[in-house]
Amino acid sequence: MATDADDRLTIIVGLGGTGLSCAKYFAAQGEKFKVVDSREDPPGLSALKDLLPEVEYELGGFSVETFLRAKRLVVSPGVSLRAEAIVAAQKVGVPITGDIDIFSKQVSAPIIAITGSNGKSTVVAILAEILKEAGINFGLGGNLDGENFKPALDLLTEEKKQLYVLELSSFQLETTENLAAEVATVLNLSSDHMDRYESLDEYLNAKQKIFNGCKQVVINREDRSSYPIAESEAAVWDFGFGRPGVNGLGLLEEDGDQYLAYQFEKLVSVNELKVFGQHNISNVLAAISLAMAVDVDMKSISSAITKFAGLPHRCQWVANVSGVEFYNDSKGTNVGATVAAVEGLGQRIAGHIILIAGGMSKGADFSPLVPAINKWSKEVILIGQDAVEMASYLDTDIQTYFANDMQDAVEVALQHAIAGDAVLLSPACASFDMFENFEHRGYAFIQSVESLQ
Ligand code: UMA
Ligand code: ADP
Repeated sequence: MATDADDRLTIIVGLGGTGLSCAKYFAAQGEKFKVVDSREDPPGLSALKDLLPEVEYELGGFSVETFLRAKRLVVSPGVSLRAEAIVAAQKVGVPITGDIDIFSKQVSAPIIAITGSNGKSTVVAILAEILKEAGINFGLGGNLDGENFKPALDLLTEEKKQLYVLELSSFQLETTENLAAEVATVLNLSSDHMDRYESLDEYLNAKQKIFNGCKQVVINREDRSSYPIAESEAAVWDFGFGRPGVNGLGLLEEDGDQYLAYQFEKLVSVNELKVFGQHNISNVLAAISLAMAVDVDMKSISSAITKFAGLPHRCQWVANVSGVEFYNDSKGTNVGATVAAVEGLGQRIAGHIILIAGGMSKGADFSPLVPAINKWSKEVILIGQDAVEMASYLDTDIQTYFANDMQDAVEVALQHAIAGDAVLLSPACASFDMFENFEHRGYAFIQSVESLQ
């Protein structure tokens, strides 16, 4: 067994997108490393074999012996730090880190860091529109999905940027000790990933690590969890629905109209936004605060926020069938997201919402959904593995139906809808029991709706 620290290898734990980006990075740096994954055939394996055929790997489980001998562990976000081999290595003092920590030590350009239970991708997308409008050359990476998927270390293979925007999950923050962002925010906190955390506090503490070493913070006045818990010298910006104060973004009323505002200055009317719902006003205000913290001009900000039309699978309008509107909110993967979608849509339509929900609950407590459903919905159609568990939370005067698949759910929804109603897919659950991911689920919904026409 090698005992000399110099003979020890960095171990990359997990061979998904993150693990592969770490392998490419360490190879370029000339660092000695090995890749391990608990899966027999992890998604990054064929790319690793093609790009770095000489690299050693161990698959199909984590060997405690390998971990104990490591120089350090670079752990992917999909792997719990509670894994036995990681706990054992930590006990004997093997350092544990992640790709975001490594990235932040490498770049000198300012980082804008965004986390929160919901709204991360939307805020990142609005901010990206603003930065483009302002002509800033920026890089975008972290916890992004679909065509934007970009592990942070892959950003280092591109030309240097003036600024980096990172969307960060609590999993990524668990292994990030000192991000030292120029500006950091926890947009909001509601229960999620309770299959990985023992309590909401543990989940919040992971999110709060985003503030370590940052120069400025953006806080949400409506959510105490967004305030840094640790003492901090950082400059503070805040956003929320009331009148804004110093360094504040908020809403001002004039002649019956609501305006987004910075301090006492009106920016644009809420009616000029293309996105709907209180949650999206909050998202726009957060993006404005982040842009102002890095000195973007107000003209670029105002122009970009009025153009932003929302992201696919987030309260996305799909079709009108016989006077019934269909909306796809497949990215509503936790309770807070679905409450926001139901409230946002409920206030907008003349009729009721027929909600399609269900999937994998991730250990969630669904009770916060009940008041929103009682207020705006009359029927709920449930799909997936935890449909029965979810039904047990609903009040008995809400009609509940179980559907076999998405097509069935959409057909049952249309049978019960009348003109003026809206059918909303917002599952409050993960999709992996029935679909590859939330996008696949969203497309299944869109296809089923299209088949009705
Ligand atoms: N896994 C194993 N064994 C391993 C390693 C992983 O079974 O040894 C499983 C995990 O349990 C997980 C899956 O493989 O279910 C993927 O994990 P990963 O760490 O290999 O994932 P990556 O491909 O590296 O992608 C990760 C983020 N995924 C997760 O955190 C699960 C991506 O966020 C992110 O874009 C990417 O790093 C680059 O930064 C996606 C995501 O779903 C969008 N995030 C979650 C969310 O938004 O809710 C947190
Ligand atoms: P994330 O990247 O954090 O998952 P998204 O912007 O992709 O966030 O939005 C996911 C879902 O969360 C949306 O479908 C919507 O229903 C809901 N949502 C978006 N913004 C907010 C917010 N600020 N507060 C609560 N829910 C939100």
